[in-house]
Amino acid sequence: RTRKSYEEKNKETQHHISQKLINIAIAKKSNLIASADVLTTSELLSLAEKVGPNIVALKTHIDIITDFDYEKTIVPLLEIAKRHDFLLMEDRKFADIGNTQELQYSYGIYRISSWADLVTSQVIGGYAAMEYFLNSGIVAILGMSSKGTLTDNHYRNEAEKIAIEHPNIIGGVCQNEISDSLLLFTPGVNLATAGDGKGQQYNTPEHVFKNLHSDFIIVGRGIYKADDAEKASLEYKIAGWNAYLASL
Ligand code: UP6
Repeated sequence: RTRKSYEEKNKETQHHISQKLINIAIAKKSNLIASADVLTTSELLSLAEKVGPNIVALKTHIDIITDFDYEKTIVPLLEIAKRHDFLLMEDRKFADIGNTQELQYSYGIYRISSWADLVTSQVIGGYAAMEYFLNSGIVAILGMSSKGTLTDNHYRNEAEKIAIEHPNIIGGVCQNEISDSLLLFTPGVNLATAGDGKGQQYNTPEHVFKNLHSDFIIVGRGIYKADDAEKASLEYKIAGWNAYLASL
């Protein structure tokens, strides 16, 4: 089966966040999302500044920032995102009942709903639990990249049905091909290594675009652990874009 181009997906989607993301991808010739799994505000902001020109989105795990402070962490991050034209994706992987997810999304110190263009959520709570992430596009976790994950074929299919039906879900995280009415985000991408010794399993950009028809690659340690994160982000950007073009 042939894959859909960004232009085709852009025409078909109704969600403004998908359109925003795809428009940035086309303008920057990039399908790279950098995962900023760093522990301090200064590392987060410095990474965002370095990789900003090469990415479509910066993915955060905001709850690992040891010195989090909304004014010092989020306010400057929003300014960098605006200046370099990328979206913010909080990889919170919500996994509770709707009411609790709604509280976790908007309250506590992180106030995710006030800054995240995209949030990730498990689909384990079912369709109704996904109703409350109103300010963001939802990326549903359909399948995981870790060795021994419980996201088997049955789970993935049921989760995918919810993702297709739900107007607020714009795409999925998966290691398999999914419906092309969704955007596919693929973590577990690394050009240099096949695993991390902690269960993570890596693929190349070529594999995920050609075989899975992925739309966006998510790269963490391949970039933020590199000696030169700026250079590494450019390498992944080029590798991702060439792999996308080759998959058309
Ligand atoms: N992530 C995965 N696999 C999944 C879902 N999410 O690796 O199935 C996330 C991790 C991490 C990033 O939480 O933030 O993607 C991958 O980082 P890495 O490139 O350093 O392995």
